[in-house]
Amino acid sequence: DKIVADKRNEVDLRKSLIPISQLEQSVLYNRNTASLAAALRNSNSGIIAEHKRRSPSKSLINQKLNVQDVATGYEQAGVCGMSVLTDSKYFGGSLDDLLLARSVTKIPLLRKEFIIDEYQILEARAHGADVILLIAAILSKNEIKTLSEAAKSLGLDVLLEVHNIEELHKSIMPSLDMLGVNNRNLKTFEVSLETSKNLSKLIPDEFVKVSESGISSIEAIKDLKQYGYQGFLIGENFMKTENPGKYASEFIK
Ligand code: IGP
Repeated sequence: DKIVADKRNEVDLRKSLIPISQLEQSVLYNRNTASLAAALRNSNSGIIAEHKRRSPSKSLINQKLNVQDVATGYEQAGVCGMSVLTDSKYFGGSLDDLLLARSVTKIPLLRKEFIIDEYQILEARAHGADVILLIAAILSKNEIKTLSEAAKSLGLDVLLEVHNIEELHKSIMPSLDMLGVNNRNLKTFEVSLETSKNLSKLIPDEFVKVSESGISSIEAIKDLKQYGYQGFLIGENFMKTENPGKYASEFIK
């Protein structure tokens, strides 16, 4: 709730400084986007690798690397897509990180952000994103519908994140491409892959299933694949190493 209140202020401020017309005129806004859902369907590895400097649960993860090197490393490793945290207050990211990642890679990029306003979707596109994240825990059913339909009409894929059955039931709708199950409990920060396993059978087949957070081994991925998962969002375990791309490649060969 604190995060959402902070985000509301931040978005209102940026809205007042950079009008929508300016976003719409940017070069990146007027480009063709790539589909992460399609990339995941066509891949065996399913890896979505994240750029993450710090987090509320772990504080410092990696402050030394620059985002272009990380993006280049992930692309060379053969990941399906990259997630770029753009929240600065809690995760130390920025829209510039997204822009810089876009400048060096063609792979699908996810804007990892607390999206509460359509303006942030336009920003995502204008800074090079192909995919947006929507978090069921902070949005009403109506907001999920409005925001996901806005993203689709802009040619962006939508990854909807849930933590439990209630959030899943409220969220299932045709304007989503991928359903992500976050294994991290937002209140306790504990991670359990059982969350993904338990919810898997409740996710209709037309959505690409993505398991998010706390994935640290190839065995865990093999296990999750048995439950129908085709996407695996991994941040900390790559980012805490000196060479995230090199470590990611171990998960792909
Ligand atoms: C990555 P991990 O445990 O591999 O670093 O997790 C990703 O799932 C996590 O960063 C995340 C996240 C979020 C961050 C999932 N949903 C929503 C911020 C907001």
